[in-house]
Amino acid sequence: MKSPTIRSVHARRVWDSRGRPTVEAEVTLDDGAVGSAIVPAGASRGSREAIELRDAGARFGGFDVLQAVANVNGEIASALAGGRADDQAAIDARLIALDGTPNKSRLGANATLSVSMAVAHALAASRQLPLYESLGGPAATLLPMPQIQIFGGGAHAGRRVDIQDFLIVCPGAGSFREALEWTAEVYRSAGELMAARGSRAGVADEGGWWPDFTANEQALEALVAAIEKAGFVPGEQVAIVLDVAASEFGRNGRYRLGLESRELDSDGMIELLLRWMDRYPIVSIEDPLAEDDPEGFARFTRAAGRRIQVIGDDFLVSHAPRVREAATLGAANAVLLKPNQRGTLTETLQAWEAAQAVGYAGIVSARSGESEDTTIVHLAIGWGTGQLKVGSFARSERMAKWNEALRIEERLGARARFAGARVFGRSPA
Ligand code: 2PG
Ligand code: MG
Repeated sequence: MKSPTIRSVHARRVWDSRGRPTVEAEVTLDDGAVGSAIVPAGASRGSREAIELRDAGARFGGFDVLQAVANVNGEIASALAGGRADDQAAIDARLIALDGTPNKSRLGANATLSVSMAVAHALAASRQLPLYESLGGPAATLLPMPQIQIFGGGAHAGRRVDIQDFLIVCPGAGSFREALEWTAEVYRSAGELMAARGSRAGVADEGGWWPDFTANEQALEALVAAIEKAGFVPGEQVAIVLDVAASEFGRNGRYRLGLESRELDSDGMIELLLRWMDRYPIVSIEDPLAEDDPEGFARFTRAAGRRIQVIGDDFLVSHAPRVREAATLGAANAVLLKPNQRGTLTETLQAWEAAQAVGYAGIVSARSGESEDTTIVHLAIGWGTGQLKVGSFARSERMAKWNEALRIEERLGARARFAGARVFGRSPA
């Protein structure tokens, strides 16, 4: 069969869930198939992430993306026109070469990623397949364990608490659909508990309840209470996941917990997290130490890595070489996979391949600034990562992802498998 070629590439400025500008690209193939994608944006970012291009000047608080849009409509569109659409690696290599910098700072990772994803969508449309199947073939049947935020914090909640994400997973659930049903109950219970404490029912950037607490640990207590109030057994049916996002408050081995007006060194931070692991049913911790503290990361992994999943996000920035380097240090045992940390799908996939080669788990993740785009759901299933983190169980930029996964689970029917207890089956202590 003749491979489809790219007829045109077009970008426009659209708006994300924080009301900030972002880039949408639309790719049309010679057979008429069209694919489009919108890039997300982070708030708590690793310093080694690919650079998203924002316009100079004050328009929209300095967040405008007209230059990135122009880069797609100009250089990128001319370079890709006429190229084969069925060779994602070649297209992404072309984008990387065209940009010419190590971190996409010239064209912008937002420009390159929008096109990289839109090409994948266009090819799937041309093949008349859903994206996950176009990426993973008939074997792509594994629905991910959802990591869903119940309380927001850190950079997503005006630093009201220091820890960024208090999330749950449902290792006891038998299907993706059931995991969402359980999460809906826990999310609701948590809201009721907060209301009973007199908190007003606001939410943070990713839809988690506003963290109205006077110590970080209170959020953990409230989470366990919410799980129990919803009728689930903490640790068995529903367990806790944290994204400490420690790079946000830690530097040079010092960690400043602003809410509690105290400062810890790396070992103090490690002790605190180990104590929480003893008290609460925690099965996974992301960025427990800061990105500039690989030794601390390795010490924490030695102490906790057999009991729980230790995820590198800001620490590994979805970068294959960093994953391999971390493995030689024994730092982390899982990598968060965020396509916009790299700027192409191929480089993000390479991080997942590197993770598998060193025995690390992989979690495809959204950013705190999102849109109706559901590409990441298809990546998690198409690549078979087994885990997906999207934010909370509220607001349509989040629900769009959960609902898309439900559709896929239904479409797969009896072929659908669920990562379920296989991911967090081991008992948390
Ligand atoms: C993270 C993400 C999502 P941000 O740190 O994992 O929670 O946040 O997109 O702001 O980096
Ligand atoms: Mg993170």
